[in-house]
Amino acid sequence: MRIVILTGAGISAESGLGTFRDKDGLWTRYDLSEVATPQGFARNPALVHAFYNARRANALDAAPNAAHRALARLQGARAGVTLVTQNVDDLHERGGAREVIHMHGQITRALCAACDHRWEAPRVMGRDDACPACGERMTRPDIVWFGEYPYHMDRIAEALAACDLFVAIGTSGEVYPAAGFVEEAAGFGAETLEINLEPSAPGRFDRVITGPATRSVPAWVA
Ligand code: BJW
Repeated sequence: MRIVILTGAGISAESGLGTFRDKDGLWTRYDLSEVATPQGFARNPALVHAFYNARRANALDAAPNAAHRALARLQGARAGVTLVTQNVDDLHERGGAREVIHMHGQITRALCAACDHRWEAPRVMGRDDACPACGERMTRPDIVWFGEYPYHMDRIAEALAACDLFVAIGTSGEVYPAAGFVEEAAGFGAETLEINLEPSAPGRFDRVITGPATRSVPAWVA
């Protein structure tokens, strides 16, 4: 059986990383158009670097939880498990996952807007950092902002078309194109399952398991 698993901020919530749209979520405290768009970065790079430097520090200090480890066990135990995450943290990898598709980029990586070179980000990035490949001072976090094209879409589309089961874990299903994966997979005949604290959109999935990820994901994997 081929499985595609899509994870969102909810899987890292119990590792202490905030979600975006829950009560006290990041978007209740920050204006997303200022910190998560290319236009916001052009207007105020120092603000955007400060936002991501703080989140990078939190991500690096966080530890993977039982849900990350359970998915890693599943991927290690059987062939045909594609793990796609919207998260920019590296907790799936540190939890033992051998292959993770980061569709919204990685907070531990830097990107040169001039030449597209990517490298490991320092813990603190700044507007004066130069690209190690071309020397331009156009460096930014390697994150997919609103209005930008998510990464690895061809690979994801291929996996969705071929899967027998699509599972969404800890995501509100509000951000496209990830929010449309469930319909895409169902259109190809896959069964669909949501694992979330609360159902994100009743009726959208064939089956829903509710509860905190650290309990519900290991129970589902077992
Ligand atoms: C728990 C839990 C626990 C809590 N256990 N669960 C109008 C219609 C359609 C689309 C658009 C539109 N207007 C604009 C668009 C496009 C736009 C979009 O979707 N906007 C919507 C807001 C409407 N999308 C884009 O711009 C994307 N690009 C694009 O569309 O390009 C064109 C294209 C078209 C077609 C195909 C391909 C391309 C880019 C999106 C980039 C998203 N970037 C962000 C920020 C950057 C990363 C970062 O800073 O970290 O990515 S936004 C933010 O939201 C972040 C996340 O990855 C993403 C999704 O959030 P997520 O993970 O779902 O978190 P929450 O907080 O929303 O939900 C948490 C869930 O966890 C909740 O359900 C809780 O219940 C649950 N939970 N605790 C289990 N313990």
